[in-house]
Amino acid sequence: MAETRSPQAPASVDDVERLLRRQTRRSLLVGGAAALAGLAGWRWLRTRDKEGGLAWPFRRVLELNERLAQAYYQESRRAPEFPLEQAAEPRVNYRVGVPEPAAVATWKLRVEGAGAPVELTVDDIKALPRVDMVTELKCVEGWSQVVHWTGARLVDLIAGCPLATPSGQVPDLQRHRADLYPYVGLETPGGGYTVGLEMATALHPQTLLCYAMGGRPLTWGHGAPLRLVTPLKYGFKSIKWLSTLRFTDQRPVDYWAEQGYDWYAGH
Ligand SMILES: Nc1nc2c(c(=O)[nH]1)N[C@H]1C(S)=C(S)[C@@H](COP(=O)(O)O)O[C@H]1N2
Ligand SMILES: [Mo]
Repeated sequence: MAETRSPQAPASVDDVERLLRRQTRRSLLVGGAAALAGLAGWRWLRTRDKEGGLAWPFRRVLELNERLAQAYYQESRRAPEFPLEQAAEPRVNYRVGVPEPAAVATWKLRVEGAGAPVELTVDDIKALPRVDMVTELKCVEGWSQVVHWTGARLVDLIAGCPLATPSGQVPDLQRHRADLYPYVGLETPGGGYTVGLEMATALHPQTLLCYAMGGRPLTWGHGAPLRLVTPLKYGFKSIKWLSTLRFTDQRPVDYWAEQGYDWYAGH
């Protein structure tokens, strides 16, 4: 499949390179549309309730960045993948916002957006197509580790989720991506740790909701029961103990961006 660019994106690849200061890595694209298949058995508790006053337009000041991000995190750009033999367990790097292990028993993933929230279990996530990925976890603090991750693509959750659209309709990712909230906010309980993603990254096939690492169930230190992993961005975006996922038109708060790191955190 050829590399494609969103028709609205005004930025050349060079602009994106310069502005986001990241190396281009192109790799062959394998079956992009397959990501959207296989949702059988996935049921959402639909609701007719809508939150009022859902403003759609992006805030102007963010518009350029958003377009660049759309161009930059498009599906055809892949983070490099590695042979399984190179994978190892990374260090446990902080546990900001992570509750004590006993809380695992009562964990649910709360999903918020256009209608009444729903709560999902790990089994709901495991019912989505299982994906294995061997990618580099890069921390802004200067270390990196190749890690074998297993989980579900976030895009597969989004594809079946009416909460992801301001209209409250099940998203049509092939023909009507405009009817999606522009951001996803991810949080540990009470917002102790927060991550914001623009929708292009949320839809990217290498953005996973992970429940296993190194072929074994995720440990508490690495974010069990469920964590996000996005190898397109620095490790701080890969939130551990993810318990709330919010579709929103407001750019979400991000713990490390609040400390002064780039909100997009591409590398
Ligand atoms: N909830 C939560 N998620 C988090 C962190 C954290 O402190 N709390 N640290 C982040 C950082 S800085 C990195 S580099 C990765 C490290 O993942 P690991 O601890 O599984 O190696 O997790 C990220 N996710
Ligand atoms: Mo990190």
